[in-house]
Amino acid sequence: MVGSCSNPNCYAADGESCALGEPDHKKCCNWISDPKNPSKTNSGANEEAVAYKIPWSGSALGINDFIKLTPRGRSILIGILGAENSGKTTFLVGSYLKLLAGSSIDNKAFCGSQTLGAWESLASWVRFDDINHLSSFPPHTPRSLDRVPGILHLALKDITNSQHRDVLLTDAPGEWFSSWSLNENNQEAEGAQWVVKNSDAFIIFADSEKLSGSERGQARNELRQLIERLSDHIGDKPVFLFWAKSDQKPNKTIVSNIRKTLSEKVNNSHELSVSVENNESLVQALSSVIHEVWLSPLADQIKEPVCIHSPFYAFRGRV
Ligand SMILES: Nc1nc2c(ncn2[C@@H]2O[C@H](COP(=O)(O)OP(=O)(O)OP(=O)(O)O)[C@@H](O)[C@H]2O)c(=O)[nH]1
Ligand SMILES: [Mg+2]
Repeated sequence: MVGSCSNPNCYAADGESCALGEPDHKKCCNWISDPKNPSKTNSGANEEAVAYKIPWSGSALGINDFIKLTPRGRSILIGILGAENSGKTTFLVGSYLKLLAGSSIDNKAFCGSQTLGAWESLASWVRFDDINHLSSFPPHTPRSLDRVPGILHLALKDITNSQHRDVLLTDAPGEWFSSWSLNENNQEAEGAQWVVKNSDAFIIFADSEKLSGSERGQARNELRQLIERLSDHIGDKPVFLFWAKSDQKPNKTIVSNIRKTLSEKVNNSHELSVSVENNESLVQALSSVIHEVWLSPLADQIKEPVCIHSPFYAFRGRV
């Protein structure tokens, strides 16, 4: 697209709608039609047909998207932590596919997502391909020096009382958390710091495959270190330890070592097992998390008190 916007929070040049709400972004006062001559803003009327756009792209959300999403109601950010390859992205995709197949999460119905493009691009790896007859796991989440992880969004509505929540799930590379648990001030750990500071609840992935393999001692120590590091920052926020890849069974000593660290360090902890071999376990685990963090509304509805019992004061603004 020729031209750009001088507002750093506007993505009209990438095909989204104008941040100031102009139906034709070229008529916005911040639009620069000739980037070589930035003083020439708003080239004036463009008589071409205006294509109406939406203010999101479908890709994973970044921090600027929060500004548009969070004011509409209560949102819940769930931080997903765990070492590389521990099954974080697979859990997210598996839960999404179960939702598409009609599952509800803790009696909450799926009622939209602003990151359908991101969900679908992950899900495309897992879906059975008619041509090559193949399906695979999603790829490793690429490491980067970003300060905020990619965020996947689900809008959920309580079936019983119609309360709505925006649920935001982080999908970050495992290296961020390994680096953060070693030294929380590492440059690579900035994204992990953001997740830990802003999340309302946490899921820690324990890789049962690694914990039952030849590197089980190292995997156990790394996981305990991550739990200990997290416990320094979260107060009473809930922490869910997911025994991922639970089709593999680590030995009892390793499991009890990790449980001991969890119960000693975290005030509000829960444990669940998940595996792709039992895909119902994925959505059940997400349901347990949502059940715990379905925060009450920020404010109760205002009820006008009756102070004087006179018919002249009885009018309440409606008939
Ligand atoms: N046996 C078994 N293997 C699994 C399961 N879930 C995931 N895996 C394997 O674990 C690998 C890593 O899964 P991911 O979901 O990419 O792990 P991740 O935590 O997102 O990894 P990073 O993005 O590198 O941090 C997959 O490629 C699968 O080989 C499971 O339930 N059972
Ligand atoms: Mg991943």
